[in-house]
Amino acid sequence: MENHQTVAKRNIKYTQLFINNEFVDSIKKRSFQTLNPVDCTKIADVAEADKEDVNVAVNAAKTAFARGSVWRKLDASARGRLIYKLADLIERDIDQLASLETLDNGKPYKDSIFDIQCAIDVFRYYAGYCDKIHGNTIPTDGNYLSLTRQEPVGVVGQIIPWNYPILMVSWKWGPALAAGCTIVLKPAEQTPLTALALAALSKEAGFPKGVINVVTGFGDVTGAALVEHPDVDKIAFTGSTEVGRKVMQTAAVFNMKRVSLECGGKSPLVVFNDADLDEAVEIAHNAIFANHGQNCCAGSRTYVQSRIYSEFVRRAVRKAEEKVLGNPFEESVNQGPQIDQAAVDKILNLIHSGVREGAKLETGGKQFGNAGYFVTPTVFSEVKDQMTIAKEEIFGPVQCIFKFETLDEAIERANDTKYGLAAGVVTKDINTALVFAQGVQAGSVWINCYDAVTPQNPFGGYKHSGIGRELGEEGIKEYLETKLISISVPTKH
Ligand code: TXE
Repeated sequence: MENHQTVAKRNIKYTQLFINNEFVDSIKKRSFQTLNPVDCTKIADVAEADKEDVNVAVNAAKTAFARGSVWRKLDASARGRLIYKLADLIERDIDQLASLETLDNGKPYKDSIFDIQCAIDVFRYYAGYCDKIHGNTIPTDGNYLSLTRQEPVGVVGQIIPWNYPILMVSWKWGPALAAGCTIVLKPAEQTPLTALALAALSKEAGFPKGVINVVTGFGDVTGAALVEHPDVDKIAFTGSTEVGRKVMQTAAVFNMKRVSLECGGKSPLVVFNDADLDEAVEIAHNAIFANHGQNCCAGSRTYVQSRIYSEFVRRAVRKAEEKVLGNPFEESVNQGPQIDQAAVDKILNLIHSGVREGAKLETGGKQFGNAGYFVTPTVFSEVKDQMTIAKEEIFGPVQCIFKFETLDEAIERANDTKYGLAAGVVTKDINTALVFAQGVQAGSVWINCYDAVTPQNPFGGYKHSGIGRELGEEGIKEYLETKLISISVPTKH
């Protein structure tokens, strides 16, 4: 597996801004470092875009979207073929891309491969959608024939986080391209490399210049410039609830951008007495520890019914202690580093608050190793709803296990959060599962499974977890405007 790491380092070809199908330096020739989270060493210097660079990129996207442009005149089916081609190229380069993803993000190499396969699926789903975006004919009062067209929103700014760098690109580009929009994407400053590699592939696939642009840089400069830009018609954002709120406010000030937001979560997973215990422990373990807990829909509140509580905790701890931490390029490793020191500090502070506030630290709770951003897999039992670890998104490998008695109580407590991204329930009783599924306030509810995220299904949040949906048919609607055309007719038959 070491050689994947070598491959990754050799494959850092793209570190500049991608505008109009060319890689260019930032106007002020500024750059920033992207670090390897395994040992905090520099991987590369990457161009840092400021307001002027964002202007150039938005202009490129605006020109590509102009009436009569190559992109606007392309048949919808041809748009689909370009997206299929991009998916094929990603598949061709999957090993290199996975190496780069693991190097920049720190997730195990096999997880990078899995993410990229999911990204390919998303692109193919939306490729097939391009020529199936229909309007309606409407039975209208009066002597009119009325029809609707579904038109692309225009220039979209897309801001993504670092936890699933390639997958997030596919969630953003897939529906936007299928709808016929043009794009300026800003990847997270911690993980800029794979978005740039995908940009190079988009050129090779044959997308006309200006359709896809990538600006790398920091949130408060590059990201903010995109949100403020009057020629950006829509912002699609994935990240923290705090920044999501800011994006929404700003979008209203400079024009009236459409906004879709996918923000934080504190998702409950509820395990009933009748569950198969090993299966439930496994589902709950993966729900929180996948991607080192850096998952917006992580099952970060595990509610377990009282009769099986002690045994569940015992097995959950054993499972957490089986995790192998280390270099994510090594095959045996299934937990790499967190993304950066700020993330580690946030996680450790929350763990300390858990201990202070009386939760029982069953295992973990420490930084791991002498270098890099590792946190030991942590399990808390006896967690109470009012504790900080029960309220705040930890975004790390920390399982919090609560005890409950009844179904009604489980629903009440599951909903006692400002978030509403996802929820899970494990039981053999279909009625219990369905009553829970109907009562819980969450955008996705998973019964006897967790993280069942696929290209066909809508994904998004209630409450402070966001606005709008990604993936599936609903995902594409976020990139469309409805235009009504009414035609006067002499009479109706
Ligand atoms: O997120 P930010 P951070 C949560 C999670 C995590 C916390 C902080 O709890 O611990 O957020 O992570 C860009 N205008 N999630 O600091 O800052 C930024 O450059 C425009 C949940 O990494 O929200 C990056 O590209 N853009 C989440 C993106 O927003 C701005 C995934 C996300 O960064 C900006 C990540 C601004 N003013 C974190 N400020 C999920 N839903 O999966 C920042 N950005």
